[in-house]
Amino acid sequence: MDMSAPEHLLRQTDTDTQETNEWVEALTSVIATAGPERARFLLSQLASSARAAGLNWRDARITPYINTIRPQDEPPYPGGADAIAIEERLAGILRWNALAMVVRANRAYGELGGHIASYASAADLFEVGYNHFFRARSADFAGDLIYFQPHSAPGIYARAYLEGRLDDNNLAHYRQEITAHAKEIQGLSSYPHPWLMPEFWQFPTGSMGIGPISAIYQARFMRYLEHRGLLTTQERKVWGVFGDGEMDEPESLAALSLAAREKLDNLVFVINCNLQRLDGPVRGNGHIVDELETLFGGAGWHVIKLLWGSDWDPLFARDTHGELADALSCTVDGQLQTFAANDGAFNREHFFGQSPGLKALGDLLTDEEIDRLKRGGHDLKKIYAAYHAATHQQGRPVVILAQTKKGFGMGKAGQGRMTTHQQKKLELDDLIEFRDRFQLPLSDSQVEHLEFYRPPADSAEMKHLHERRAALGGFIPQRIAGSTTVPVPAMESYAAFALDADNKEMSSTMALVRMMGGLLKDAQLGKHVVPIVADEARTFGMANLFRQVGIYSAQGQLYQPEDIGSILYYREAKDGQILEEGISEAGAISSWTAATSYAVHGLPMMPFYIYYSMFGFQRIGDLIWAAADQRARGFLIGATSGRTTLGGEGLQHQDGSSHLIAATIPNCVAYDPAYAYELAVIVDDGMRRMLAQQEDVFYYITVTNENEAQPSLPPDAREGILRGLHRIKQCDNAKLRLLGAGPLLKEAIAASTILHEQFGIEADVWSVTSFSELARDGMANERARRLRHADTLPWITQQLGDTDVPVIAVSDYVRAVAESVRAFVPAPYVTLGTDGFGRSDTRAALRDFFEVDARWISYVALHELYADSKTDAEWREIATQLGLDIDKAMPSTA
Ligand SMILES: Cc1ncc(C[n+]2csc(CCOP(=O)(O)OP(=O)(O)O)c2C)c(N)n1
Repeated sequence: MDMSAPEHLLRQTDTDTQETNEWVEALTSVIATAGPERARFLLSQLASSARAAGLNWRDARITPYINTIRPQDEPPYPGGADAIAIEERLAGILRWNALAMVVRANRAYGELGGHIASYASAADLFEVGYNHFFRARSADFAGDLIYFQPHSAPGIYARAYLEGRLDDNNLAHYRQEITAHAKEIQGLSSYPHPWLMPEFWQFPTGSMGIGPISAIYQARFMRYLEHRGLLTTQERKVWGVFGDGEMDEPESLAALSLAAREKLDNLVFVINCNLQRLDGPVRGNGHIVDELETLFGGAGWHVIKLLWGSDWDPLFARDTHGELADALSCTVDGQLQTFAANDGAFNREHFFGQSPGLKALGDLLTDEEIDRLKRGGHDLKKIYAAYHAATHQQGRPVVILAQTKKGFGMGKAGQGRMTTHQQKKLELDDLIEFRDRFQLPLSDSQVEHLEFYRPPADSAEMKHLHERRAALGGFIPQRIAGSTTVPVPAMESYAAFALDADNKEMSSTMALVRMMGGLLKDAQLGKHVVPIVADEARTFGMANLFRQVGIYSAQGQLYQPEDIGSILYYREAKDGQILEEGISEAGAISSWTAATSYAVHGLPMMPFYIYYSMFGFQRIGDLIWAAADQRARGFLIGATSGRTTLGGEGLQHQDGSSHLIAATIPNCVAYDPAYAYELAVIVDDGMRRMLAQQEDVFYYITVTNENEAQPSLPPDAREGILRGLHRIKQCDNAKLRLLGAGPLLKEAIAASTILHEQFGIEADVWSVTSFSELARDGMANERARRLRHADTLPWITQQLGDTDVPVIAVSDYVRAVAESVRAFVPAPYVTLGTDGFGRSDTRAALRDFFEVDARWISYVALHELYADSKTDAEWREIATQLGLDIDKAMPSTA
């Protein structure tokens, strides 16, 4: 369907009105006499007859550009007109304080940004939620979860100010967190950031698209916890308030069908359709509301259009021929924006002036009244009706498409203006106009000085605000981390096979899956473990878990699986433990994040999301960043990792960079272990830090599918493994130190043998389990020394000791990973890595290609020792002896 053309909105020409009327009357009479059920049945019958007759007819998924809920179906507003009047005044005050916060910050420091127009348009949508629907966490109710539109944050702070949770100082330090901290004040972060405001924000939504997908998977995870008997969700709701422009992000729409398939009636999206995004209209030449109606409706959501305020109702009532509804359907969004930006006289001329019928409707109103005609998202009564219907909807998620005006109330300075998104300076006249528009009790001088306003404690507004929040259980947003712990089992109970491996062959992936199998059986921790995959469980040898713990499915298993006879059959169950997300890494990581939200449900869980490492940080890095901001705790397992270790797969699968990106996330603890025993020590440490000590860190561990002989855990190795470096081979009189990471440790060991056997040179070998942990420790020690806080040495410096024996480091990642510790290596240092495009071949061919196998390591090591003391011819001889082609092209350019 061509959504950009308005023609689809036009009604088809009626060639026989009398016949049409007869049909319509017949239907109306059925509804009146036999009821809506019967009417629906008849319509379905007509549709099947039409299909049988080959009419190829289907209902257009777009309803007219009017409200879904009819005025006569609206429930009474709690507290009636008085409550509406008070809440409107509150919304005005909140808009003012939000505006003042942004303009003040910008006046003080021109470089500080902020947004006024978005909250100005969303304020009423939020207020109805705050006053009537959003339930806080209280003693006997765990609370609704709200995903706030990020750049509406000033309004959320403004409300916390009225509630007495923030004071003038906080508001005066919006976007000045560092300055505030120095004065021992809590500054206010630009967007919702649980990392920066851990007692306030629950979910980071600042990157568009992350809020919507996270909200869906959060609602789904609540069902998972409920079905597994871990949590009573008590009809808690997940609300998401998002922008219409934000819906263009692929993540925003990616999980709509999942939400409908899983019948998530605990989920309500409110899309603030102010028809504008940052640069201009969202769909200037069409209707974003209609487009979203088809997308959400098509996916199976219940759609509520909330387009026009109550003052339009009398106009629609008189519009017996549907002329007004048709005119609105045919007015594209760009034009609706222009109407929003202009006054009553303009609207009279250009909208109502379109036809005599419309003009007659317009004539019923003064210019002032036309100017004040509300869009649905600014009418509390209409919003209440929509939310009420949404919270009573059963069996389906609900989306409310609420039409608003961007910059509502900002007058000529901003309402509906193309540039309004970034408006953060307002002239005095505009501020005065704003005050008058919302009838704020502020003097000209208070307006000029942008004073924050909080009504007196005994005012009707404040009493109402507090009464309503008390009735809804307290304040939101609020993040409560809690302190519930789960006992962590001794690693011997689930990883004895790895600690005492005695050179048995296995891959680290196999070891990890076996450990998980053991953890899942643990009497206390077991049920808290959440294995997550994105259609790769078989790739990672996890099929045995299908039978052991089952795959979660809200419907259980409605079919007999083809492999029912096998002991590893594909078992779906309502209380299944594995989250099998299908081919959606974005979905799987959103599930992982939901499963790390101990602060949301007061229930610690321990998710393991296992995926192709290439499709992690690179593909869904921003979702991981958001999880980090949300103080996620859990394991990310980058499987089939390493540029040369995943033989045969080629360049889009072979990961040589994930550790580089992982190192940039401050609370991500990343490891690239070589041995199963290293893996066991790391998993044990991770669980202790995250579950027992409740540290806000998460672990990224790469595992590989290459089988290797697995040694047993040497005594005293634990500290080195966790700090990133431990020695596994020590020689007398070593002339070289070889550092190998992950799968390439064995190449370093083999190089030490070549050097010894062919060249009579001894080399110590070290296993690097984490370059990023070594680098962090290095930077911390370096700084502490420089600032005279301490004079300790980094772990890597201590371990490599006071000698200038050259160090050669190799990893299956780009060289920058090993380079990250250069400053802390107290001797000549050479790095090898896998820079360049991957390609498909055997591991041996790949390691030769990237010049990281034992022979290349040997050559580089020798060169480090004897660079100048041998001739070109002698180096060629050595290369030949090692079987190397030193004239080959550089791998990164090949
Ligand atoms: C991933 C991402 N891209 C871009 C931005 C910058 N950005 C912030 S708000 C915004 C426009 C939002 O428009 P809309 O969703 O319609 O919300 P409105 O402000 O109009 O209510 C943009 C582009 C962002 N925050 N995240």
